[in-house]
Amino acid sequence: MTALLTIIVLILIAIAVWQMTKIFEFSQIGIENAQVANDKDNKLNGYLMFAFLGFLYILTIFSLWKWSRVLLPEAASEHGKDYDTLMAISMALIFTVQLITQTLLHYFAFKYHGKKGRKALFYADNDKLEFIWTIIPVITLAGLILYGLYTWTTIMDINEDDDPIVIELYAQQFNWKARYAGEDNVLGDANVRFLNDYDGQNILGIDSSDPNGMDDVVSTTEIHLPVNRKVVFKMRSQDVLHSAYMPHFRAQMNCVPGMITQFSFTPTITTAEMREKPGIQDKVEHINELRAERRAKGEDLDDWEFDYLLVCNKICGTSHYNMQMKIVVETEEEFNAWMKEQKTFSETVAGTER
Ligand SMILES: [Cu+2]
Repeated sequence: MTALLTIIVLILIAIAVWQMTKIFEFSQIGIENAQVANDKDNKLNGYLMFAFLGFLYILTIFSLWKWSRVLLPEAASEHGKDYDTLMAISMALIFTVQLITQTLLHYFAFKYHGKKGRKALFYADNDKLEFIWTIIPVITLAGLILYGLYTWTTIMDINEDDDPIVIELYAQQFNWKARYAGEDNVLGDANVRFLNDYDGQNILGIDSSDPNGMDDVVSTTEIHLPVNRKVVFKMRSQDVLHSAYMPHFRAQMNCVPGMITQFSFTPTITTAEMREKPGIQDKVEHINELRAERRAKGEDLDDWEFDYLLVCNKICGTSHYNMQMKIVVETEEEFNAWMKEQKTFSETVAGTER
């Protein structure tokens, strides 16, 4: 790979030197040069500009058609819809503006291509024109930013009035742990100094002198959430900067060592419902076809099933790519049944010495 890159760099340097000597030749006054562009060349380049414009749009439309299925499915959280609307409006604006400006740019490059005897018009300025092309972006961008701020403050309004479940997400190289606040719905204090006491059972450093922590429940494999109930995630990190990213719920928040950050949302679609969506079924089918092909070549691969995921979205080290945890959104009854099977902190440490 390094050898290939070295060869490519050497070739590029050679081309650059060759081009520079050509420019030097052109700059010599009085020497007739057949390589100076004539009317025919200019016209051809004008048409090529059009061809390039066509190529850009054909490529865009083709990519949208071919790869839009790798995009995220519909948002599975209440605020996700606002977030997606904001994204859709921004993208529509960008596409419209770029369509107009790129078309004009390429059209003018064609219309005013070089011609023998044609002279450029000297045009100093036009206040009215400058005013128009300043004020339109100002109004559009101000509107977009205000709308974005409104959406942001709505999403980040983490009030605890409507009785949300409180869950701690604990990040470390390279896994996630989730701590439910238990019966009292209050997380007990925690500190790295208490990590691994109680014969290594205290994996989150829960402070056993705080009674709020005794009914806390720690899960190292899955996060379960009841559908349509607000959840407040409190994030901590043990070592470096991580980022808790739950793409299907349009949620992301950095996990910073030494502080607690938070994000809140209400899941609206259960895992079982999401698996029934046609878009998801297509995706699963396609991935399993690819897996079957690889299995046929001798790779050891299981069939894939859709699940919500919590992943890390900050490059935090060598196994960052695999730092993930399954999220299960289910009915209230299913959630309660799962919760009943979990051990509280006091049950976990019972019989061990601090
Ligand atoms: Cu990480």
